[in-house]
Amino acid sequence: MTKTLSPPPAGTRILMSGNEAVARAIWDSGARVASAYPGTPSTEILEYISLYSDIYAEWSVNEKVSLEVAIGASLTGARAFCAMKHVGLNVASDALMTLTLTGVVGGLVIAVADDVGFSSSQNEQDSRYWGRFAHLPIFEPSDSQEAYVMTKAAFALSERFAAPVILRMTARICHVKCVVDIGERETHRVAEGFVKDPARWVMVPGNAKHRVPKMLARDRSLREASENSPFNIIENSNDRRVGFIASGAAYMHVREAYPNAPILKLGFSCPPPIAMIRRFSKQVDTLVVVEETEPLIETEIRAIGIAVHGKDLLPANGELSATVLRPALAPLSPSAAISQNTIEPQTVFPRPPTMCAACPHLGIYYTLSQMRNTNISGDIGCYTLGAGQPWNALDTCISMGASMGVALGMDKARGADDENKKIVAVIGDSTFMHMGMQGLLDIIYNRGNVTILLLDNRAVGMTGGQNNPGNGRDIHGNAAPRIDFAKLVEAFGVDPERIHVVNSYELPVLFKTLREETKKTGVSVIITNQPCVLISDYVKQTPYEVEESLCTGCGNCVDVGCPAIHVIRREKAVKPSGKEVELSFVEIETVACTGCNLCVQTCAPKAIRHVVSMLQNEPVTIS
Ligand SMILES: Cc1ncc(C[n+]2csc(CCOP(=O)(O)OP(=O)(O)O)c2C)c(N)n1
Repeated sequence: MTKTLSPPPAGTRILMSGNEAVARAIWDSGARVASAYPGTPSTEILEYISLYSDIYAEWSVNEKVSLEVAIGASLTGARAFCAMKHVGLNVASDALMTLTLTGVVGGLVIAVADDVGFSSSQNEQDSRYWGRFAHLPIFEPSDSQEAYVMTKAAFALSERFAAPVILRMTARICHVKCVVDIGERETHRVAEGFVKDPARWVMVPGNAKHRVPKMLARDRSLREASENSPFNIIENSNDRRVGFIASGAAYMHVREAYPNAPILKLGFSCPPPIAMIRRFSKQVDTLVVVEETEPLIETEIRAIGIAVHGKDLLPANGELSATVLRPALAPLSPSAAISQNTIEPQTVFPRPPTMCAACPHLGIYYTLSQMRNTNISGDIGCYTLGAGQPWNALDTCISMGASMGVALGMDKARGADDENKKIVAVIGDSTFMHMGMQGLLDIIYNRGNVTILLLDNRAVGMTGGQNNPGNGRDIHGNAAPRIDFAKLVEAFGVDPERIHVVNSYELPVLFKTLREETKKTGVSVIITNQPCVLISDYVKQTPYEVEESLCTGCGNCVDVGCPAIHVIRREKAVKPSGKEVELSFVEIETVACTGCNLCVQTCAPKAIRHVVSMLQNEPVTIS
């Protein structure tokens, strides 16, 4: 099952995304261990690494564990790597904030990808703060070539200063492709394995406090390294009216908008090269810092008494671009300093996210949307889309695993006016293992009254269907131990009578189980067990079509929310009661339909039938 890659040799020039380039650099640096928890926009880094046969690669259950695995490997002297999206570093930060004291042995690189512009995240945050907070160096590539070169250099820097290095990417750097010159592969030798040294590796207060002065001394040497780094460069120009300081993708946007302006490009951006910044500031009349997203460098420059523009003119959220920069900086820049490049971005037809045709979550939200007097505490995954149309059946979404604690808080805060309110928490299998389990334990321990819907679709659906302990396959697709959620929650203390495993396509059973369990006090867990339609476990069945002459336009099937169902005609009608209603006549897109049968269960006039010409001899069941 393990898929492998024949890496193109050194000297090859090849089109790569930033994520792909980082993966290749990890391999070329002789790293031995690489771990990650998936998260857009960093997910593909580990997917690519897993294709290199001689690196141990794993999907960890969350980012903290992923970093800890990398730490363990580094302590043996091996080079190690972990990747995560921005919010992942919040999860991993407990380990990070002590790792900065112990330091590392084998080079340890942490790639953190900021979802600038909210393509797929619960918040937008600037991970460069972690470098300041944890006293760690940050590299910021501006394209795939730099992602490759900087990743390799990050291992060397990590070993030189015995500190982990943060490689700060953003969605644009992760996903945009450009040509990369592949260099030589290094072999990294591990001298003697883990060397016991409790004063360094056992961070009890008495040991940890002695590490702080070392960390502060390291800060000073890192500052010097940043001043002399080849990644911090001044690109001069004869036009000195406006000079820019920029890093990462922002550098590219400045280059595009103002091709003739001088730029101080910061690739080694933390700690910033203060002397170099001073020098550059003296060479230009007006200094502008262009950074995504927060005014970090800008604040640091102001702190040393240099006048600078930045977020007074530019947005402090979302992606920057030449088309954002030009109008925002127009008040400053004499037109000569600005390129006349006027390419405007094309507008793209909006495509709001939706669940897949036949997604096992559809029936669950169809059912939840019919429940009254219920607070539905949600979580992060494909099922967060239940908050939208047509279901409107998810009331909160905060962070991975938060559905549990939030539900308990709602339960404990009940007053006389809402004592009969039902509380349901909805969480996916991967999110449950990531950070939800502890919340469930808290509900049980503190005697909460919550019905938990654990949506086990055997995949990390939201990030592309990665394997996890819930489906019993490892990152390579090979068999691995598989968790039994029913046993797990029983071990936590849920009454076995209150644990139900339900087929998410059986609407009556789902509805009955939910109704009965939400009437009771205490904790119940309803586990739905049908696979994500994107993974190999899912078996397609004969698709359906609508018999037009039988469709009454009631629109019940539309409420399932399946994207294979299209409303083709709306008509006004008057009911016998005199009430005016709008009828929705539908058709089913046969190529998208997988025959899951959900819409059939909602169709009273039985207008939805198998496409007879496609009927299979044997009905296939999904298990
Ligand atoms: C801290 C953090 N790490 C990673 C992510 C990216 N992410 C969003 S949802 C999700 C897991 C979704 O899987 P699951 O809970 O099984 O639900 P599904 O999408 O399969 O329905 C991940 C990894 C995130 N949003 N936050």
